[in-house]
Amino acid sequence: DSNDIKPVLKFLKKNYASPNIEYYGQAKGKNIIIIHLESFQQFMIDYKWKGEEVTPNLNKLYHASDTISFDNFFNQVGQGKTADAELMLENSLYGLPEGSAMVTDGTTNTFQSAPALLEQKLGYTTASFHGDVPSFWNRDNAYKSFGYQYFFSKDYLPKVKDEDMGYGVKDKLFLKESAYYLEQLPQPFYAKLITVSNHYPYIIDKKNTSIKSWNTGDSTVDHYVQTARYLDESVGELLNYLDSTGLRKNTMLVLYGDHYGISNNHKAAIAQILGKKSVDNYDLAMFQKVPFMINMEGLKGGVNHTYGGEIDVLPTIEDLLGISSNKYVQFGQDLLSKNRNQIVPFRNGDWVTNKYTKYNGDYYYTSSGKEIKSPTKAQKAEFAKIQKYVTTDLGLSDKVVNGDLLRFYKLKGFKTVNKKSYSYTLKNG
Ligand code: GP9
Ligand code: MN
Repeated sequence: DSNDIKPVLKFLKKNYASPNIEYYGQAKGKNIIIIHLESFQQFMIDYKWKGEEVTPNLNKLYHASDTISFDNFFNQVGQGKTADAELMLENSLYGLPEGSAMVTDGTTNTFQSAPALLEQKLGYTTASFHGDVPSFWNRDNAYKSFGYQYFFSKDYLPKVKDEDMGYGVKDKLFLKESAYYLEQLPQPFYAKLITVSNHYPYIIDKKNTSIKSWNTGDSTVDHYVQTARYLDESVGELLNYLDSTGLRKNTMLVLYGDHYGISNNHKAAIAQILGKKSVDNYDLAMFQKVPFMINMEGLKGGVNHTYGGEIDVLPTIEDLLGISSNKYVQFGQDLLSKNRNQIVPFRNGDWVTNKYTKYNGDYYYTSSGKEIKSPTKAQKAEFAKIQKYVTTDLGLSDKVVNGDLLRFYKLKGFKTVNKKSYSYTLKNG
């Protein structure tokens, strides 16, 4: 009942990280374009294969003086993969320990999501774009709960020959066609572009191949480098287009990788790709890093080393927009805040902090990767304290989702989203 939200509010109040005044409100009035980089991992940034940069466009953006890039940003998804990433980014709520919350609860739950908040508080137009069928991951229902005004799925994209590659319309076509819709949205807009081509099993046709595959001998892994290159070229083309139309000027770009592309079942291949003899649990934990970048003209950029993850994105965006999230039921902390706890929970209860890493039951020093085989008494106490935070954080988020607790939480000046007022089906004629 409505009392169940009380421990949640108490926990969030205690762990609220106040905004960094240097950045607070810096993005006020800007369009926001979120670019979802499918299965794209942080190690690919500046990675070279046969002496050649694999992702020159993303590398350039990563190092640009008006980009804040994060090099200790982790994916925190569970079985819901893409859907968990979307749920975290849009709600600062974790996916569930099993299954996909967007599927099991996306239709029925009450949410106070980014699209609805930005529309109601700041008058944003909101749209999500995806080159797959609208029902995948229950997007067509969950997006209504999130308050998305528009959902441009595959149905809205022109049918052309060989348009599909893997999980939907190939990225170059998808981003090109989506940009035409984007331009027509009333500004300011909040738009999310979900790419698909860099998805297992990394299918790519000859025409779009511009780099040799890896040769680890693990055929499920080897083509990743080629689809990652294709993703990079696709993003490069989109950025050129945004530049040429002038849209880039008044837009804040947010790019993120949703989760690993290469799973921990491929240790030998991972070692080869990283140029190591073998990989341990520390390497595998660090392999969960994904890119997170914020780019905007005039933004004071640089590589930020704070430890964070997908749960932290929404509070970061809110502070950049100047809408303080201290009354919101959101489990992350602004990545730009100076008083973050720097604890990154993984969905299975493992974690990384700026000091220690716990992964698959092993403990390490985060900066050196040295294993802590016999922790001191003081270290054991530190681990226990971190673990308690992680377990509580995940557990309370699960309570919110499983108990649909946001239906009891009145946010001042915010009207409950009316799911029935949205329709994403294309009318004939
Ligand atoms: C499907 C696409 C892939 O629509 O978003 O989802 P994933 O398999 O990465 O969760
Ligand atoms: Mn995905």
